[in-house]
Amino acid sequence: MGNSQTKEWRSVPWGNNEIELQIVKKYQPSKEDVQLRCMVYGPVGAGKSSFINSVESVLRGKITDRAKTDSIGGESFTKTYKAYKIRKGEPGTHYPFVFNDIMGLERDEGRGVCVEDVKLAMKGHVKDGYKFNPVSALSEDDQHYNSDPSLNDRVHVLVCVIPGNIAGLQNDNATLQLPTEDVKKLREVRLAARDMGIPEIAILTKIDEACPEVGKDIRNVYKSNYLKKKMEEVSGVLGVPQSRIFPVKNYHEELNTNDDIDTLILSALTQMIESGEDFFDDL
Ligand SMILES: Nc1nc2c(ncn2[C@@H]2O[C@H](COP(=O)(O)OP(=O)(O)OP(=O)(O)O)[C@@H](O)[C@H]2O)c(=O)[nH]1
Ligand SMILES: [Mg+2]
Repeated sequence: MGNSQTKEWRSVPWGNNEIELQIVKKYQPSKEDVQLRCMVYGPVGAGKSSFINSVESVLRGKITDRAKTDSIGGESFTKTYKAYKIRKGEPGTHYPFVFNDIMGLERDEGRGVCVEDVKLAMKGHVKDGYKFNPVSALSEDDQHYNSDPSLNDRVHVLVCVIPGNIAGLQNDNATLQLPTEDVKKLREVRLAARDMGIPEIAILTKIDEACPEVGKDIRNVYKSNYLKKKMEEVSGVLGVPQSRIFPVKNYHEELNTNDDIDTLILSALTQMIESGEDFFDDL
């Protein structure tokens, strides 16, 4: 599983995060009065909430866990739509980007978030605090329905979170004719995002569990043949180009942040900022 080669297939500035941190710290959205809104989506338990916490941990330099996570699994732990801002320096000051956390997708009908609600959220129709109902989508007469969303309410970057430690994105025979229900729902969201012009990146989480050598040393990530194959698989099945797929280890048990773990999270974050700006340019 963890067979590795010696050469890295993608190079990153391990532990040397100053340039990326400066990009993030200096970032100002080019649209006035608009915060860059990134929304996570993906299968239940993939690490969506953990990823939001991990970004906050990197930027605050200490482990935070505001977006509640769960290790039991089974059904989605996140039930409501919530936007997370990250404090920048003084209390009351924030980075000009927001992360929206949602309920996970589940393969069975009537469980997990409705794909329709994910689409409504992308368009800015879902107000903060909405409790997702797995059996019916948000209706226009609901108090949490925003009938007139501004550019700021809309989602500008979609972040697809896929657990790197599960097999089964593909069929057993490794062809792509019959995607699983999970893949169908993920793709449906992607296609809707494409139609709205929303850029997308994918995060491959739990790489420490997926590959023992990465568990031992995170710097082995771009040497792992297993992860390379996994990324090709995600790209092939979902259609996200490999250059937009970022393997990440979330902070989930650490007591302190670590420069190498930060490096991977910052690669993803700087790409989100760049993709978000592309979206604003194209408006
Ligand atoms: N080893 C490891 N565990 C992780 C990683 N990311 C998340 N986890 C664990 O996976 C479990 C689920 O993580 P969550 O962040 O709650 O997942 P979620 O996608 O928000 O799940 P729902 O809200 O239930 O849809 C938690 O126990 C996390 O600690 C990772 O990169 N590595
Ligand atoms: Mg969650």
